[in-house]
Amino acid sequence: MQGFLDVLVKIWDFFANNILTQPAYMIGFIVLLGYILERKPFYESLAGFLKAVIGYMILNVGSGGLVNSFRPILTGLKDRFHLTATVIDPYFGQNAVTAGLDKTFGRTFGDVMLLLLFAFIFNILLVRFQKYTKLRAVFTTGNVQVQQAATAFWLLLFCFPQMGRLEVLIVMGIILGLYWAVGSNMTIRYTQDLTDGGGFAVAHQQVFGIAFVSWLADKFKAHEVKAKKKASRLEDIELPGFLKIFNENMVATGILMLFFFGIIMLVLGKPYFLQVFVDTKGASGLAPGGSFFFYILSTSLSFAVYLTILQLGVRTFVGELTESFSGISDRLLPGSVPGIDVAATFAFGEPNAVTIGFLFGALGQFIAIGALLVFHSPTIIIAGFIPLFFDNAAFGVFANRRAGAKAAMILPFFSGLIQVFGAALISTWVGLNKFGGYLGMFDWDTVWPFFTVLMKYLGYIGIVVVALILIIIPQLEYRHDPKNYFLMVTDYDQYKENVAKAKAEKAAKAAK
Ligand code: ASC
Repeated sequence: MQGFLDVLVKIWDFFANNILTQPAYMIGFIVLLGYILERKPFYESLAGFLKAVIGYMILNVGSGGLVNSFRPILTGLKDRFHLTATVIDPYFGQNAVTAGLDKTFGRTFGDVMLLLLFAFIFNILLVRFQKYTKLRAVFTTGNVQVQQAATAFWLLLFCFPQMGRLEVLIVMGIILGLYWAVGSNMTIRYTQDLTDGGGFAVAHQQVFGIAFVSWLADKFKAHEVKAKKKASRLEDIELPGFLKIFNENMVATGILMLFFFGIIMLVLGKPYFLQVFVDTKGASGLAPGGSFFFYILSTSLSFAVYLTILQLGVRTFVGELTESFSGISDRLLPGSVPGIDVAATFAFGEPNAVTIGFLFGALGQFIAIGALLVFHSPTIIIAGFIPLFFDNAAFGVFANRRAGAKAAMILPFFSGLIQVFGAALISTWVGLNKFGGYLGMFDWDTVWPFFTVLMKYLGYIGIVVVALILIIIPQLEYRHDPKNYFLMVTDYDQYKENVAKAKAEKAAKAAK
């Protein structure tokens, strides 16, 4: 018996480490399975698998390159000014949980992986029973699921330190599984709009954020229309004279990042980067005798390079995923879409919206951090690159698509403020600030703190309230438009036609 269990544990470890938490293979196997279910010849299925894995690996080169190049520059501010600060970054957040779990609650990280499995299975079941649940999306982004499972585990223990091992897994398995299913489900309409029926949802750390920003952007647009103002999208703005060069995305990104990171790097100073070179044994930083100016230039321009790579990766795997997923949605999970990394949305819509969203988010975050310093907040936040970029760039893209350039500036700006204040409050309250990091992505600065308040103050009733809130959301979404709700994933063209017709009818009515 013991031997059998050991084998099971080994299989689970292998699956968890190599597939479940590695979206490249997760997506690859989804594509493979989809094609096999579609009865494609095996060699075509294999080709699809390879293209999906390679595409995702290209995306990882882009997003990893961005994170590895620009994270140290932002966290450098902490070392340079000797601040004791909490970095908002998913990996710092995960490390903080790992470091503190044993000391604070006497638990180990191994349970976090089990929690991930429970929640993932629950997500699939929720979609399988969509007749009742109205849920349509499966969350597949394993790398962020680990971070979320870790933080969720901490938040639950903070509310219920005495809760037994199995109870924690069951309660959080349900809540987290619901969050994944409900959150990514909420992004479907907006993502289908953005990608013109790309057939996927967002499964990341700002899914409530995307729905909220898109909803606000629609209000913003309606307001502009009423005031007879024209809400231009970034791509429609004709810049005069020399500013025309900003219409070219790589040039715009290059110039803006040179300006943005150039200033920060000058503040950090040349000696700092020489020291980084020594500390990292030459892996990064400025080599002795190198030119600081060209170092700044290359670093800043590499932003545009990695962004371009990232978009290429997305284009490589998204087509395969869309095509193969019909095998899964025909046979295993009817009416469903895969939820994937938010970076996938950066290859759609206007590329400059990515840069604009990022920069206005940064403006918001820096102002908020300034406020924390001025008001002697007990927790000082250091802007992490991942929340700064992946949240706010996505908000920029969605806001620009729905309501134009102004919304793509204003909404990420407010997101930046909220990220810092939200993270400062929650990380101080639950004690993660003491371990140097907090997950810090938009939903974890807003929705999850709210859930935590409910559970901390209402106790077990709070758990029920949180679950009910999550259960009700898709029901409301469904009621809003029952005719089109499933159609938008099963037959996008028909859905588009219906929407256009409804719009025309409304306009005709208004004209009368
Ligand atoms: C995250 C996280 C990453 C990035 C990546 C973006 O939240 O942990 O590694 O965003 O998923 O592509």
